[in-house]
Amino acid sequence: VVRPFNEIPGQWKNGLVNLYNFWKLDGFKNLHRIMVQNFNTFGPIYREKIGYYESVNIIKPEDAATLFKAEGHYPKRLKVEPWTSYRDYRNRKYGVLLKDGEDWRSNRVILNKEVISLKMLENFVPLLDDVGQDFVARVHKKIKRNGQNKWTTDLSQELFKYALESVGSVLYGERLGLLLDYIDPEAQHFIDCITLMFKTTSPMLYIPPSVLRRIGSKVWRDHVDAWDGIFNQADRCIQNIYRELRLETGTSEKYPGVLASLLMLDKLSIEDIKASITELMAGGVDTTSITLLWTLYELARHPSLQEELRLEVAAARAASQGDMMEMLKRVPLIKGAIKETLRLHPVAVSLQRYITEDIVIQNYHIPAGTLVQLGLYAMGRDPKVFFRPEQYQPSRWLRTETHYFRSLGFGFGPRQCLGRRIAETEMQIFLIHMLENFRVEKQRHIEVQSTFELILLPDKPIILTLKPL
Ligand code: HEM
Ligand code: 2DC
Repeated sequence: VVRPFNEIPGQWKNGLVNLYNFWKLDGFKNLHRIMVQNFNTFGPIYREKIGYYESVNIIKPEDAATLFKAEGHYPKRLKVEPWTSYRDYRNRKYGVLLKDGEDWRSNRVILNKEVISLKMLENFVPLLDDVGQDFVARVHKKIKRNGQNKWTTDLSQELFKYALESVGSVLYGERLGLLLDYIDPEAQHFIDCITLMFKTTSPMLYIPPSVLRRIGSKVWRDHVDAWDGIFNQADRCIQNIYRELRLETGTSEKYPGVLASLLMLDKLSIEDIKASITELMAGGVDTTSITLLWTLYELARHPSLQEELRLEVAAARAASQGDMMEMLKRVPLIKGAIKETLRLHPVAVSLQRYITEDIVIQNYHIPAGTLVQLGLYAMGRDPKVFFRPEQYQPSRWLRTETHYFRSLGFGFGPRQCLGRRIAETEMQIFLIHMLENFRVEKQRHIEVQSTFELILLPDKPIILTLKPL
């Protein structure tokens, strides 16, 4: 028989006590490890309450399937209050990331066609390929200049630029110029603001921003400054395109970018377009760059795998005569490597939905309206889900039988990551160009772990050496 909701194991009786214990464990930075620990203690389902934030946590792919079947027509994630509070405070519209209900759906349907449909890939690929080529040219130049025939560095700043240049080229149909020698200080400021925005979000997840605002706390002020910087820079980019579009006469053949396409389509209000373009621009920086950094780190630790990938890329290049669209169809192991990186180093520690109907998971009844979280980080490292989870093995993704609700790095269903196609393509192209040009190595063995700053980040700098082939 099905057991009642109240019998789900876990600590959910006293939210404030739990918040205090969470804080003592430095939970703000360790959320992912605490979740692993909880699954070890309580089993594959546990209930939790931290502060005012209550959830049921699950880890099994079959249970994820049950969860997503109950997400309803307007799937709803945990509301990230610092983000909505900022917009309310500054009187700005929510974009697709923060909208809910019918407003979300109608915007998302239109954005899907312009951002995540497979049809758009042929427009995006040439733009992203240019950025990839410029990135390797930039690295070659750095290596020539330093005269050592190699470059040892923390690549994260370079990767932020690559990621912003990539998403910018797709959104605006033109280059921002971040891979040039002298970059616009405003663009650098934008990058710094995104990092600060994420960093200041996590401490506010458990304490209502309205309280922090009233007491004038520093974390809230920093958060507002960060979003102000993000919106100001996005507004400048959007204004540029808007102006250019009004001056333009006649129809040009060239793909004009996501923003111009949306403006010409004229199905969303300008304010809605601006809100979602800003979210896409901000969501497109730290996510892909950190995933690429983790991938390079894994390739440096696995030299023979790196060679295997290089051979795949060379064969794909030969077979497609350099046509990048064709090449992307011939690199399954590169795609497996990206999945494998997201398994061990997911950007999102969990996926969540407020379920819209009663469900039964692990023989417990869970009522409609409950926030159910899939522990994505914990699932990726669970030996009951993945054979030898500690091993980085891109080839495991070539066997189709391992896929069922296991590859969830971008979320699932109609509410999944809107930037997914851009992110995947941008990362595949990056790895192709890097493998064709450089060998990646690392010095001594330093174990790098994840730290939670809303997204999961490396807890220390990753220092890599790039050597021209
Ligand atoms: C949502 C992951 C890159 C924009 C999400 C979600 C995840 C995710 C897990 C929540 C999905 C769900 O609840 O089912 C990632 C990962 C990335 C990445 C792993 C790269 C490695 C990007 C990029 C952009 C972007 C490049 C922008 C171009 C968004 C937006 C949403 C979202 C706008 C909200 C969609 C909605 O609510 O309808 N992402 N993301 N992401 N992501 Fe990404
Ligand atoms: C963080 O407990 C942990 O893709 C919380 O590109 C639950 C939670 C809710 C929403 C998640 C968030 C976590 C991690 C970061 C995500 C976010 C939804 C979208 C966002 C996964 C798991 C992200 C990084 C977007 C951000 C776009 C934004 C900068 C405009």
